[in-house]
Amino acid sequence: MSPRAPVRAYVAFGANLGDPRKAFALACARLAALPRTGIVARSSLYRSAPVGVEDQPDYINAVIALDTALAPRALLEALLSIEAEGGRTRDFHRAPRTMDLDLLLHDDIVLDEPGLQLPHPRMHERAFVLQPLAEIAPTATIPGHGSVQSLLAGVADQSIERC
Ligand code: PH2
Ligand code: MG
Ligand code: MG
Repeated sequence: MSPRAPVRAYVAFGANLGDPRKAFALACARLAALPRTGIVARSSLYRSAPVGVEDQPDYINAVIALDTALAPRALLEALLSIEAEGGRTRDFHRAPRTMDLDLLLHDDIVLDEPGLQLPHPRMHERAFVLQPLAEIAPTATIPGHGSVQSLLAGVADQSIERC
């Protein structure tokens, strides 16, 4: 098989337990060290109110842009193992977490497989993803949903601020 050409991928970082800044630094170091992968940009950190859950601390969120020749499934598996190193446990659905790394976009691939959907199925309705994404990729579009800029207008009611 011929080697894959590198493509742009975007990863969302979220944490609301432990030391989110330290977790973000660890995530960036591990992503930069992945084979055939480099970090192109990282957004500022944002503080956001929890979405879809109640009685949890605020989250710290960010988005990281990568150029990677890893296939989506290989990148996903790397994200899960970085989360584990970051102390991630899965106590219940949407439990508070020390590190959540979600694959948002991988080039313009659209797929729906067990455990891996691209684009990330909820990214277009979450300010905590769209705002940091817009900071580092203002002209990005989400396959099936349109431009990040137009989607931002629809999430203006969600509470988020740059740290
Ligand atoms: N992640 C969730 C559920 N809700 N809310 C915010 N603000 N930030 C997150 O990262 C987040 C969330 C599940 O992954
Ligand atoms: Mg998530
Ligand atoms: Mg996740």
